[in-house]
Parts: sequence; C-alpha cells; structure tokens
Amino acid sequence: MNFLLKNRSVLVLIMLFAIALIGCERKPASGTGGNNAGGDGGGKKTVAFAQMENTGPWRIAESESMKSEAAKRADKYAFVYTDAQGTTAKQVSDVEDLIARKVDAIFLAPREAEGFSSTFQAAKAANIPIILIDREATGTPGVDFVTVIKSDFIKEGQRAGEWLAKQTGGKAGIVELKGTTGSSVANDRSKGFMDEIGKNADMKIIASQDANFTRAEGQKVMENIIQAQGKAITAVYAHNDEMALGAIAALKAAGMNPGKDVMIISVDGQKSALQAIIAGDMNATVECNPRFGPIAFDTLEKFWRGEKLPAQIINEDRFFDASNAAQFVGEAY
Ligand code: GZL
Repeated sequence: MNFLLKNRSVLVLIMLFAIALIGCERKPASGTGGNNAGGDGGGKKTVAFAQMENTGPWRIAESESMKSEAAKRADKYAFVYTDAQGTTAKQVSDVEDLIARKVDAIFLAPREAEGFSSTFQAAKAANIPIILIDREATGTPGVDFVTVIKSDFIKEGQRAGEWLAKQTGGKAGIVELKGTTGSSVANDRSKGFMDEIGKNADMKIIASQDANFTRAEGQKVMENIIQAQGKAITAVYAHNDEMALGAIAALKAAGMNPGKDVMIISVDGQKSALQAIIAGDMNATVECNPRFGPIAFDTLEKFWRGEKLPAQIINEDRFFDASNAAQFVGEAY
C-alpha cells in the first residue's frame, strides 16, 4: 500500500509539472517580429530613438534624419523619440522607460561609452534589439546590442593630423579642443590625431581641453588658452565644427588671424563650417555624416529578416577644404 501511495504522489507531481510546462508559453524574440505590445499596438511595430541631446547642427541633423526616415516608413512603424538633454543618467533612464513600454526596437546614440551595461541586460531579457548609432558603448556586438553604425573616428583624427602636418611642414603649436569626456568619439578623434602628429617632433600640443562639443564652450576655453599661450598658438584641432567656430570667434576677438596665422582643422562638415572655409576663417574639416535615418532603418529590417550583420557598420567620410567647400556647401546641414 505504501508503495502505491508513494508512487501515486510522484505521479501527481509529474502530472503537475507537465501541466506547468504546457502552461508557460515561450514568447518569440521580438527581434523576429515578436509580440511585444510595442507602444501603439494596432499591428505596427514601435521603434524608438533614444537621443542624447538635440543641440548644435550635427545633433539636430541626426535627429531630423531619424524622424524623417521613420515618417517615410510610418505604414510599418510607430516612432518614439526621447531626448536626454545632454545627461547620460537621463539617457539611461530614457532607455529603461522604453524597455518598460515594451517597444519593439531601440536606436541608441550613447552619450558616453560607459553606463549602459545594465540597460543592455534589461533589453536582452525583454527581447528588445538595440542598435547603436553615432557612438560606441562598452559591450559586445551581437550580444549586448545588434551592431553599431558610426564613422571611423580614429581615421577622422588621423586625417586631421595628416593634413595639419602637411600644411605646417611638420611644425606647429597646437591647441586641441576635445569633445565630451568619456565619449568614444572624443577618445578616438584624439587618439587618431596624436598617432599622426606624433610622427613629427616639432608638432607640439601646447593645450588640450574638453569643450563638450559646443560653440560657447569652445569660445570660452579658447579665450583662456589664448591668455596663456598667445602667439605660440599656430594651429587649432577641434573635435567638431561648433567648437572650431567658437575658437575662431575667440581668436578674432584677440586680434589673431584664424585661417591664416592660425590653421583651423575640425570634424563634421556642417554648413557654417564650409561657409567659414569659403570666407578664409577656417582651413578644413573632416566629414562626419549625421544622416543615419536610412541606414539605421535598413539595418533594423535586415536584423528582423534574420540577416547576419557585422559588428560595426562604418559610414564613409569626405574631406572639405578651400578646394571643394563651395561645391558642397549647398547640401550641407
Ligand atoms: C559623432 C558625434 C559627434 C559630432 C559632434 O558621431 O557623436 O557629436 O561630431 C556631436 O558634432 O556633438
């Protein structure tokens, strides 16, 4: 009798376990067009873009490109846009909110390289694919995020350094205006530039300071450096055009001659920089294309079709100087 009793309870346990197994439905990965509620429902997938801020021509052009591409594909996607107003902490919480809303996919332009690992874990647990655009974040492509679409910032820095070495015959007192501390773009644009100018013993960095990619800070930082260094400054390398334009204003206010006595080399290729090159106040800028919309959505659709994607997708960058600025200023942002 005991044997039966014991066996019967084991039997009941096995039956309960079997029922439990059938009951818990496996949610298909949303990456394959799954069943996340995704914001608007109504059959459309919801795609989000977590932007770091919306200040300056480059950033505004990037946001505009994503929004207009989403509008072109509005038959398939509802679009959610968040703006972290320039703070990494808010960008992290913006992404966490999007995960809680169960959107179907997130484009993220990470303000800093660090700070997103737990967000990546949460997105993975919720089967929500994240595609990085514009900058990198610490993590493994194909595991923490699908891929990253960006420019080659090291190459941009190298091209700037190479050009400056040629223009100055390998002899310069250089001021470096750096982008946001902790961002992959600032780290790499500095590294690429230093690699190149390091080949010339007489190319000296006489000052290097963070001006956070903004024109106002570029001008303020440059004013202080001019006070300290004066005529020793023969070149400025700015990690973006906004800071370069701020530096130009500071140099002019100090009675110095940007574009002539002080070589100005930058990155981005925004309209006002090409106009400054045409006016002779600036010498050159390495393009960094902000118009991610088409390639971002195409990449997401490839992911959803199950196509294999590379760890990085690199945009091609042109180079603008006095020889071609007038040719391209019309199409610039
Ligand atoms: C580059 C981007 C940089 C731009 C700056 O991909 O992250 O941030 O070069 C912008 O103009 O602030």
